[in-house]
Amino acid sequence: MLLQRNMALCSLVLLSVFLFYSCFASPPNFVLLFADDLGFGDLGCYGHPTSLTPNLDRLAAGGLRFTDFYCTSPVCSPSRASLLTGRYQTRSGIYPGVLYPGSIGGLPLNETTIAEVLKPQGYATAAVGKWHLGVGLNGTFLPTKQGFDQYLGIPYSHDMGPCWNLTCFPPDVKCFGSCDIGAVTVPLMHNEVIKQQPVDFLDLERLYSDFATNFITTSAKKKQPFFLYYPSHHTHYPQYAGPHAAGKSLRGPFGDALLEFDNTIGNLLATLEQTGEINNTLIFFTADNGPELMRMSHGGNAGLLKCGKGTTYDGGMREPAIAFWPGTIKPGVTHELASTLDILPTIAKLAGAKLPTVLLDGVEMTDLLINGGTSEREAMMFYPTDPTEMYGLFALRLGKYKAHFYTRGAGHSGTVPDKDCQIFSVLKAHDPPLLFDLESDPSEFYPLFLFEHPELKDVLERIMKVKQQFEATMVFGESQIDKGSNPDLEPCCNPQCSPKPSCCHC
Ligand code: CSN
Ligand code: MG
Repeated sequence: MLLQRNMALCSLVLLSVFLFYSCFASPPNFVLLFADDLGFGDLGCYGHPTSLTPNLDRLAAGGLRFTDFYCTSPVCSPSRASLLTGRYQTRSGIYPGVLYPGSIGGLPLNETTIAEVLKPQGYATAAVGKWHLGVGLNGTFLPTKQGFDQYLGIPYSHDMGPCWNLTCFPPDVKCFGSCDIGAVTVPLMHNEVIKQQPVDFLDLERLYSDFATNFITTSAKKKQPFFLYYPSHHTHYPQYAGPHAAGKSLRGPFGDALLEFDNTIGNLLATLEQTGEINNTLIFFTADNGPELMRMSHGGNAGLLKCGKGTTYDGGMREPAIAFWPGTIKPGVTHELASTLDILPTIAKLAGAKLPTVLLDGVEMTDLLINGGTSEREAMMFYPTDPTEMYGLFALRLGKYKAHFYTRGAGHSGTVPDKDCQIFSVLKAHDPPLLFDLESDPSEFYPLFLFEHPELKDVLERIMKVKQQFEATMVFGESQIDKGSNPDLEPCCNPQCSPKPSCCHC
């Protein structure tokens, strides 16, 4: 009798603890770290022998490391559009190529970003780093117009301006990379205001780290759940690092740039620990596109994957990815297929937020993250840097198979020995498609032919069916990049000055 009463009491207590946590536990925070032009082989935890990435390695050791994670474009702006909207860039119109300082267009305001998904749930939102989804007239497309409460950063790539104030270490080492000398110097923006022009690149990482750690501390104090989006300008060219990382890696300016980013990740982790938020925060790390391979040893490295930036081979679009959430995500490695497209639906699910009422290309992956389950993603679509409705997909991955309908080299992958990657490898159509088994041949070296593998007939048929079904749902949005650019739209701290661009200096 007593025992029964005790048991009943005990269940009641357990039930109330459960109810307390399910009703009152604060929703998780999200920290989304996004590297630039980083290859599959660039991190210590992905096998690079001389990269120094102790904090990313720590995330990998204590989190879930992906082997088959894809972005949606081998260049920057389209890839970011997909990350923030959960939709292929063709829908939002972020093609062909990338946005420039004077671009008229940007990510359309009617697209819903992760920040906009989280705002109704009471999240504090901040973006720090390289935006590259448009500036536009009077800052129409800046992060503060896309759901972010706060922004500190450079609005596009740091080669999109005369980067004369960039120095490399040691001082007699030339900074590898060229810059657009005809544009305004790269500005540092705070929300919609230019804070510095030119930005002091050597001090930039310190500003980013302080801004991001303050944001975490302030949100934690207010007990407000937060979303921090940190798209770094590292490891885009030209490679350099400020005083804390310059010359500290074994890998030259690229390694130093990567180490500088990794240092900031260390600061973020320390702040999450100090504020007690570490166990209530999902940290997700990945990158926007494959490595730039046009300056020989001075760019990134795709590891055993073929080619890099600008191409639809795996080197252009398969990226390192790590999900870290102590106590919730079990450490390990997953071979499940996943994508930047899946981050928005995953975050929405974890925050209990509503999904945008548009066609999403992402699928939520909480079962994969939290329960070691499988991903619902069956296929990944590969669009070139300049997608058109006439050509459609350049490649499609279904399960372990990848079919290429078109292949082409790219200037951004121009200095690797593999000729297929070089710009001289002009567009080539493949009918039947070039087929690879990425599990046994991740380097896309050995195409499989039907006459040798008759069993692949079914696979090809399924691939063609998935392609056709997908393309039937694809409505290309109006190209934002074909709207062109206007030098008057380049951000200038002294808008009425002349002669431009040199007078935009404050
Ligand atoms: S990207 O790099 O912005 O990271 O994709 O800085 O494709 O012509 C790409 N491009 C400048 C760039 C130009 C970039 C291009
Ligand atoms: Mg990039």
